[in-house]
Amino acid sequence: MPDRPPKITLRGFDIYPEFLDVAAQRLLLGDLRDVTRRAPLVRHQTPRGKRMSVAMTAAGRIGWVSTPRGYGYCERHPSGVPWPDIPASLVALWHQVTVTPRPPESCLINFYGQNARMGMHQDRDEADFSQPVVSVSLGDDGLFRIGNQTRGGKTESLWLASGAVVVMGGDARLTYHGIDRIRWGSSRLLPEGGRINVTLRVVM
Ligand code: MD6
Ligand code: FE
Repeated sequence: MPDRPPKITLRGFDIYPEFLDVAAQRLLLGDLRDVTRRAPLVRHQTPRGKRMSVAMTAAGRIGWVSTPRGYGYCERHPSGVPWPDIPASLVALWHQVTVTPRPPESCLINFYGQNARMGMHQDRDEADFSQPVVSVSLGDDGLFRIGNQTRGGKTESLWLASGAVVVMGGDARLTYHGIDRIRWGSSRLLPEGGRINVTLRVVM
C-alpha cells in the first residue's frame, strides 16, 4: 500500500491536494460519465429565477435540485428517472477519508464551464451536521475560497487541482465556502475543458 497522500488543514477543512493520481482520475471520470448518461447535467434555476452557471446532476438515493419553486433534496432527476447508484469507487474513497460508519447517501456532480462559479454558501440542507461532506475535483483548477461560520469576514483561498479531495467536517461543517473561478485549460483530463466537483453526503 502506498503512503497516504499529503494533507493540509485550512480552517478545519482537511485538504488532500493530490489524492487521486491520473489513472484513478480517469477511472472516476468514466464512472461519472456512466451517471451523466442516465441522469444528464442540468443548469438549475434558483428560487429567484436565475439560471445557475454550474450544471448539476447526482447519484444516490437522493439528489439536490433547484427550481423557481424552491430547492433541496429530491428522489428523482428533473426528467423523472431515479438517480443512478453512487459509483463504488466514490463510496470507497468516502470511507478512506472519513471515520463515520454511515455510507454516503447522495453524490452531487457539479460541472463548471469557462465562466462558471459558485457563490459563498453553507451546505445545510442535510439533517445531521455531525456527518462530513467530502469533495473530489477533476479537470481544470478551481479557486476555492473558505470563509467563516457566518457570512462575511476574512477568507482564505487555494487552488483545487484535478485529483484533490476536501473533507469538510467537525467544526468546519457549516463554514461558508465557494468557487470564485476556474483556470480554464489548466488540465487535460476533460477533452472539452472545464471542471467537475463531486460531493458526497449523508443527507437523512
Ligand atoms: C466546488 N464545493 O468545489 C464546490 N462543499 O466546486 C463545495 O461546495 C463543497 O468542495 C462542501 C464540501 C466540500 C466542497
Ligand atoms: Fe458546498
